[in-house]
Amino acid sequence: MARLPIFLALAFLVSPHAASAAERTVTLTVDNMYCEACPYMVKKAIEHVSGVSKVTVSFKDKTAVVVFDDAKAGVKDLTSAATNAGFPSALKS
Ligand SMILES: [Cu+2]
Repeated sequence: MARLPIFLALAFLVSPHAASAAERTVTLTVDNMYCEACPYMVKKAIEHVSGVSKVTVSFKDKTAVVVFDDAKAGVKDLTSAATNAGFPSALKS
């Protein structure tokens, strides 16, 4: 068990390269954003998903552009996070 922190430290050091290989950007539609504070809550909810590196929410367009590691998270994880926070979300087609 004592070796685990070392392993995690090494994994962290190499992860920027590993993550970029599987990095993916998607645009989600986000419903129920009625005021300027809502995009902030959507951003926080999606940022909590493991593997997410960047979230840009547009109040005007009702969308969230999410950059994430697709080895760690799927689109469903992103839409579920927003939906569970009260903002029904789906992959924009
Ligand atoms: Cu609001």
